[in-house]
Amino acid sequence: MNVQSRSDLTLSVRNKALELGFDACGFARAEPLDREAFRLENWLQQNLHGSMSWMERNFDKRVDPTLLVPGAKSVVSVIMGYRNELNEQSDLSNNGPKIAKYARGRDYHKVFKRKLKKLFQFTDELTGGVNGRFFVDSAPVMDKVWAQRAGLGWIGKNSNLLNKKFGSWFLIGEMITDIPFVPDLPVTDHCGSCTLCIDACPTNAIHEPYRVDARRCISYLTIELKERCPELFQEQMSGWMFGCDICQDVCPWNRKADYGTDPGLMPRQELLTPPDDGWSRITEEQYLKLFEGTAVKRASFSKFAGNALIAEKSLPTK
Ligand code: B12
Ligand code: SF4
Ligand code: SF4
Repeated sequence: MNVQSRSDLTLSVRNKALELGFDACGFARAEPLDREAFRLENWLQQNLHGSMSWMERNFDKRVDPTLLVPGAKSVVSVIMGYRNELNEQSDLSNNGPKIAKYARGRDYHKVFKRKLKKLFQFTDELTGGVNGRFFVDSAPVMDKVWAQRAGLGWIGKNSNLLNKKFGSWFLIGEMITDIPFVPDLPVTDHCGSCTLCIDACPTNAIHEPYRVDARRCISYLTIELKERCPELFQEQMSGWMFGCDICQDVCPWNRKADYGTDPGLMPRQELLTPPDDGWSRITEEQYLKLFEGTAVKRASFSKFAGNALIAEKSLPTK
């Protein structure tokens, strides 16, 4: 494939991704990750992943996309922003427990999957047959690393990927293909001397810049940890009952970020304020109805109700 046709293909796929509603699309060469493999190994060895044993599995594939997709030449990363005015108004006025902003609308896995499928089909038709796969948290892939390499942002000290346009209010998906798209240039780090996210974390989960001890992270304690949140952290939950946005809310890049445009990720009004009797008193029936199609349904009802009770007791005073 000559240089001209490679760049034409790259442009066509990028334009199609934007047309489908992704906010940005970038390309990286598919190759083994060395530095990141070392960091991931170290993170796992120190047991910072806690009970997420699935992070230990498929280590080789996680650090080498050519093992996940034999013959892979490129990783095509896509992002979709979810900053929304309704969320911000509700954060100011809602004194009850909160759900992380990414989870207040339709489950992003569903939103991404539909669009990625279309992008993959488009690429298949355009190239006359592509060998590859598309993912959104559905396989051992280091989403942030690939998006960073594809020029979509830098990894901040809170370990999230952020860029100048969307801050860190976006989610990531990707396709791994055997098409040699033209790679983008990675973005440099713009955290500078800022430490706002580290200072604001109520559980000291960002125990050093760029490294999160998941076992202390409210997001892990309310979503991934199947058991009840340990007593030690209950007072520090700061009113979060599913996920946590503190280290993103304080980030200066997030205050000037663009709003997301895709209706799929808009918040649902009924999830912005607590029901009359409070979140901890909802019945299983109400829970199933209210959270139908959202990422919150990934938590069992009993986990959710337990989180809500702890969150109600740990609400910050305004
Ligand atoms: C496991 C996981 C978690 C765990 C662990 C978090 C973590 N930091 O790893 C828990 C449950 C805590 C979690 C929480 C959240 N998550 Co999460 N999570 C993941 C998952 C599945 C894997 C991440 C991973 O590989 N971790 C392994 C560790 C080793 O990697 P890492 O912490 O990113 O560390 C890297 C760098 O920080 C760097 N690094 C380490 N040390 C150093 C030192 C220096 C000097 C430098 C420069 C770099 C550096 O090296 C590492 C490898 O590159 C991804 C999806 C995916 N498949 O990638 C989503 C993902 C990262 N999560 C996401 C989100 C939205 C969140 C939350 C914001 C949700 C919420 N509001 O509650 C929080 C944020 C918490 C936080 N501050 O990280 C998004 C992030 C989007 C973005 N803009 O970055 C992802 C990409 C999902 C998606 N598909 O969009 N998550
Ligand atoms: S998500 Fe919350 S608990 Fe986790 S690192 Fe960020 S501020 Fe700390
Ligand atoms: S709060 Fe500061 S240090 Fe943390 S991610 Fe944002 S810019 Fe980087």
